[in-house]
Amino acid sequence: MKRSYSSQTLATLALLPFVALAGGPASAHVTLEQREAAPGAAYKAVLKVPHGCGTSPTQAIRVEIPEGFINVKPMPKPGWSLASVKGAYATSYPLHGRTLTEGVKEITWSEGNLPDEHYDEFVAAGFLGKDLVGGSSLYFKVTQTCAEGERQWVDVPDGTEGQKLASPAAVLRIAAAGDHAAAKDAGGAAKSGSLAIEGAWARATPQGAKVGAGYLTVLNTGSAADTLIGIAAPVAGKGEIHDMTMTDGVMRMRALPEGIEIPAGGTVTLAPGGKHLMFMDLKEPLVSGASLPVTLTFKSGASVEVTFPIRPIGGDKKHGGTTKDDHDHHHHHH
Ligand SMILES: [Cu+2]
Repeated sequence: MKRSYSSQTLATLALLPFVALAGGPASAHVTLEQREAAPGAAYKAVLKVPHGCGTSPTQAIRVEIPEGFINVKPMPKPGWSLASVKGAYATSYPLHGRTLTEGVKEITWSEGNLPDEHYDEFVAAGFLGKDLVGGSSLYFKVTQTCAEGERQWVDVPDGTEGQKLASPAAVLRIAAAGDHAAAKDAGGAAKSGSLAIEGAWARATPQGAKVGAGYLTVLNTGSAADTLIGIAAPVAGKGEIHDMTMTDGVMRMRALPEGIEIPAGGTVTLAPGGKHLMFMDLKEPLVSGASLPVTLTFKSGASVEVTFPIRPIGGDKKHGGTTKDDHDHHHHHH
């Protein structure tokens, strides 16, 4: 039924273009009540619908569930029909001892009537994937269908600075895991030329540990590939770039002496269970809540200073992680 408005909508827009444009003040978009949440956290998406299409009452709200918002259950609304579409996720997500590979991808509340002068909320509850990168965003694209006309809240920023979006999708910012405050300061992100670092963090180490691990996402907005070849931190005697591989059923880590290539226009994420930075010969433990200055060097000659917030040992376990990530760094193969 959601498509049945389309032809009528087109006709309406042709005759009354101002209906689509006169959407009230520019700030009165469809937005999320809670605009920041941590990876692995339970999240209740409350979509706030402040007005109709122009003055026309809202009769249906359809939302596309972004990748990374998992195990989603829509909340029924009295007076509205509820339908959801399930589909495969782009990747699999561990959650409470299960592995989720599919779930709700789209929700439509329809056959309702929300006059322009009234306000309402549409709710879906779920979880955020534990590997979502701090500082990244999830976009909830919303189509608002009215008795006359339709509004599509689907615009997503393309990275241009100072960009103004006419009909922005509702946005959820991903905080650094387990640490709301850390997500709000500049820690964990840096820029140099066409290279940008996001979501950098290091795991706290137990007393006496000689090695620690760090994770981050590198974005290369340039037109040439570059390679992360070195890391250095004052607290570590040396730094290496590592990968995890499965050999004979055992997870092992190995050094990547060639470094990690960041393709032109590409993004590479180092995360628990995969590629990571290794801080070796630690002179002192990495303490949760402190921060770790790190220098990243690239083949192009670029060097980027990044401050890594230090998160608790097993800090993502409460978000459904496994202990595997932790013992990576207690069994060191060199
Ligand atoms: Cu390692």
